[in-house]
Amino acid sequence: MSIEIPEGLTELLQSFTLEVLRKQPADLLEFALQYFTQLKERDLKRGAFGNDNNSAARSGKAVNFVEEAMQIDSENGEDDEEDDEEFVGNRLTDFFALCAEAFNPDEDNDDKEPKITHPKTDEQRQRLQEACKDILLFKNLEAEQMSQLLDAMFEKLVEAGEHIIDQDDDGDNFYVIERGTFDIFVKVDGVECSMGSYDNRGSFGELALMYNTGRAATIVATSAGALWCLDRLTFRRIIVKNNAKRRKTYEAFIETLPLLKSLEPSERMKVVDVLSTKVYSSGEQIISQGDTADCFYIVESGQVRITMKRNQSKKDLENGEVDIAKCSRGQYFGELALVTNKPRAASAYAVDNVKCLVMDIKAFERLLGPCMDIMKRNIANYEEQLVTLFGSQTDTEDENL
Ligand code: 1OR
Ligand code: 1OR
Repeated sequence: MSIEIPEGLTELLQSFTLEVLRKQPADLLEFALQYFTQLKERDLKRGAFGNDNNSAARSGKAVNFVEEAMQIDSENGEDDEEDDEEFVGNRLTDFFALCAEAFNPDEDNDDKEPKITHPKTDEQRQRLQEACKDILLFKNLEAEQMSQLLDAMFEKLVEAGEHIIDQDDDGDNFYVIERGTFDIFVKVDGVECSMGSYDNRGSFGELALMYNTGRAATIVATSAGALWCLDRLTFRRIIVKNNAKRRKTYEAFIETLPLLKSLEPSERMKVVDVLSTKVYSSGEQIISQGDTADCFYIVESGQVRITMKRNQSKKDLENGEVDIAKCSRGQYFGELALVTNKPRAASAYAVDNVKCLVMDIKAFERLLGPCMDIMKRNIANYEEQLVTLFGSQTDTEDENL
């Protein structure tokens, strides 16, 4: 049975605890009385705190958490009439959120931390599950973690032209797209450049939450749409903690990959953060030639067979397909379509039980730019092999494949 936590309770208790720790009052009860009386007075005056059902749901413009903390400190007891109501609510929740966020990913705080729940109808939950089913960041979560995450997510409808994220702002939420199109802009030398778009699928807004940095890009809705949002705290509690475990598991393996050797160690760790693990059983198809591409694969264990359809005129040995390469531990595949922006040039099948590390197209574009030289050299090899291959069947293995 799950107990629903009233909205605002977590923040209220966190803020109170924080004040106690800061002020170290001799008389705790007296302090509590004063603290909550003061809070109530302010609440009555401004009608802001606690009344905002959707405080977490706001898109939340830039809030500098550290500055906010300072402001709250200096503000104690005195009111600034010019404060915008919503801003006060925002500021408090964001500040509390930041304080509560100082967790050690190695520590298992799951039982101690209150869980955020946004109630949903069955229909909403179904839509949410559908929107999240291909989100790689969620792929390695245990069932219980996934369920907590779905509980915490809330819906946000957006209009064309709405800025969901502005570059350099602090991160409030992670977003999963249910429907709608969104443009990505990144400032290059102060000029905003278009860097691509999302089309009715995918997710964004994970970077600022993962690395405690400002937003790396601006995301603008180009149609009306619907997003599912996950608050910063829950994201960090579940995803960042999970990533910390994965780093331990994959650090050594990632260091050995020739493809990633041009990345800095910190960049390699970011690669680990976005990789998810997929398992395939013997004979299972991983990629289908001609499909639209959305991921890139690195083989962790087992063997993958790459095949291509032959000319229709020729009689083929097996399902009209011919083996063109094999990939085993440490080798990659599925880069060609991402680099060339074309459909999959070949199919891939698990030979035995196969485990792959999978990266989505946006992370590939964002993180593997420095590895492009190696990939392009390899792609040039494919082109050379093309003629040979369709003359006689080869079983070529390339150093990077
Ligand atoms: P965030 O929390 O930084 C903006 O907020 C989000 O835009 C970011 O997380 C990503 O989820 C998303 N570089 C950085 N962030 C990007 C990029 C990107 N594309 C999408 N986001 N690109 C590299 C630009 C040099 C574009 C790659 C396609
Ligand atoms: P993709 O995204 O097109 C299929 O999805 C993947 O198979 C492809 O990326 C490559 O990673 C991988 N030609 C084309 N794709 C190949 C080849 C290949 N080998 C592996 N893949 N050739 C074999 C060269 C040794 C040339 C054959 C004509």
